[in-house]
Amino acid sequence: MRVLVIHGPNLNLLGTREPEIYGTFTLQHINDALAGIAAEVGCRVDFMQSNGEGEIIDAIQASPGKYDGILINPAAYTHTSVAIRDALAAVGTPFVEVHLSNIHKREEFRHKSLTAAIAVGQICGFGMQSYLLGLRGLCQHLSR
Ligand code: CA2
Repeated sequence: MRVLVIHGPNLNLLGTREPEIYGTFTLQHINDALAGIAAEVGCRVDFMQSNGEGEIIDAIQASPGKYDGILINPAAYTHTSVAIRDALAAVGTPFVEVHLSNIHKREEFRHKSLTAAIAVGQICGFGMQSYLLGLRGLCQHLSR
C-alpha cells in the first residue's frame, strides 16, 4: 500500500507562528509520526508540501499507478479550490481530508470544504492527531 501525503499552503510555517491555533509541532514532526504509523500498519508513505495550487494538482494527477491513496490537508484551498476537487475527482484515487483545527468552530468561510463530499472521510480538530487518525482510516479503507 502506497500513500501520498499532501500538505497545502502555509503548512511549512507550522511550529513557527500561531501556536494557539496550530500547535507547536513542525511539519517534520507530523511526517515523522506518520512514518511511524505507516511502519506499524505496513504502508509506504511519501510526503510533499506546496504553496501552489498547480503543483498540488500535478501531484494528484500523477498519483494513479504510483499511489493507492492520498492523505491531504488542502489548507486554505479546501475552501476555494474547485481545481483541486476536480483533480481528485478525475483521478479517483481514494483520499482522506484532514485539518489540524476544527474548521467548523472557526470563521464561517472555513466551514465549507469543496473536497470533503468526494473524500473517503474528513477528520478535523485533533491537531497532529487528525493526520495520524486519517492515515489509519485511509489504510484500513484501502485494505478492505
Ligand atoms: O486546520 C487546518 O489544518 C487548516 O487546513 C489550516 C489552514 C486553514 O486555512 C484551514 O482553514 C484549516 C491554514 C494553514 C496555515 O498554517 C499555518 C501554520 C502556522 C502558522 C501559520 C499558518
